[in-house]
Amino acid sequence: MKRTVLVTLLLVAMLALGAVLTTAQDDGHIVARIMDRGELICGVNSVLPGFGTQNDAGEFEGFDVDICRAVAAAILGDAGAIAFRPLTAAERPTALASGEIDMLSRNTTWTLSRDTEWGATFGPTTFYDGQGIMVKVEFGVSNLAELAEESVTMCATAGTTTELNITDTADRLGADWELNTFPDFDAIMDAYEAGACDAFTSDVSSLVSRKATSADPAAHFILPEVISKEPLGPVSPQSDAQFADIIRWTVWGLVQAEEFGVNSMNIGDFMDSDDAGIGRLLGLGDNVAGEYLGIDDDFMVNVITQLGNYGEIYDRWLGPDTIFGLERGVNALWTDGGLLYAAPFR
Ligand SMILES: N[C@@H](CCC(=O)N[C@@H](CS)C(=O)NCC(=O)O)C(=O)O
Repeated sequence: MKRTVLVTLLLVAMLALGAVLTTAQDDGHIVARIMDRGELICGVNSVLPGFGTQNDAGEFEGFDVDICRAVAAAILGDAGAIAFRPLTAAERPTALASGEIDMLSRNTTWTLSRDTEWGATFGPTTFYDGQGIMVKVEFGVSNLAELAEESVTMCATAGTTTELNITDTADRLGADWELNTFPDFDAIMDAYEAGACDAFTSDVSSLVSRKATSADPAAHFILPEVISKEPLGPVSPQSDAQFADIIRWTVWGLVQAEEFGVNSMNIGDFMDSDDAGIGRLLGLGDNVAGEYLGIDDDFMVNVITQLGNYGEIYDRWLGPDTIFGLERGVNALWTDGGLLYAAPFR
């Protein structure tokens, strides 16, 4: 064999080995850094009551915050082993790509372009939402068709799917709406309250949150039409498939626990269950739920004990006993006619 052919073969073999090593090194690197640090770093909203906000003690709380806490409990056994980074909508992709955060849980819509251009992996949808429009009652419109007849200053957050959807809707309706974007929610709300925006568009859950926490909730009206699909869920960097799997199976574990009726109050009763499905979910006996993911087999015991199942998290932040009183709607379990459906733990 000629020397040049040998050298070429050697180079190809080295490149192939390099690719294998790089993949092996990348997969799990975020999980390893979380374990080394003893803490998960999560990017969240800080101005959206019910989903992500800071309480009077300065602690982050809400539905999206608890999804991150569940992942911390799964990996580290402690829902409190976590640090939060408040992010505006536009800061999300950079924070994720730069490694400033390990994961994102901030009312983020799963779209094709984000899935690819952000170099991200979207976890299961934790909240199926859609975009709505809020106006002041005194503005005097009661539906989208009436709003389309008006000359309107419409306000939204920059760097969101909201901007794109409202532009599509205005084009579709031939409406004369001028779009103003703001860096964050507080800025929009201030402008809207001050009369600089006739209408305020966002995910319906965000509008419900802001309406309920405004000075005079009865002064605002959310139009009945929903103009888009906004599947919201956690996001992690595409470079670590192990970490993405942990997030995916933690979320599905929350959903599966609700389906099995296992919650934070009764989990002790299930620790010697002879139901095969519950045994696999909780990693009982010789079940190796966590071994597949490189974490403890009883990771879902930690998650459910410390945070509850999906329904408990939902009710704690958004359910009938909160000021938002959000119906489960499509966010009900598939067994109740909703869209929440966990793949099998086996
Ligand atoms: N789900 C949409 C919107 C997410 C979003 O950031 N919504 C705004 C309201 S329109 C918000 O939460 N703003 C709070 C902030 O930016 O501080 C997306 O992923 O782009």
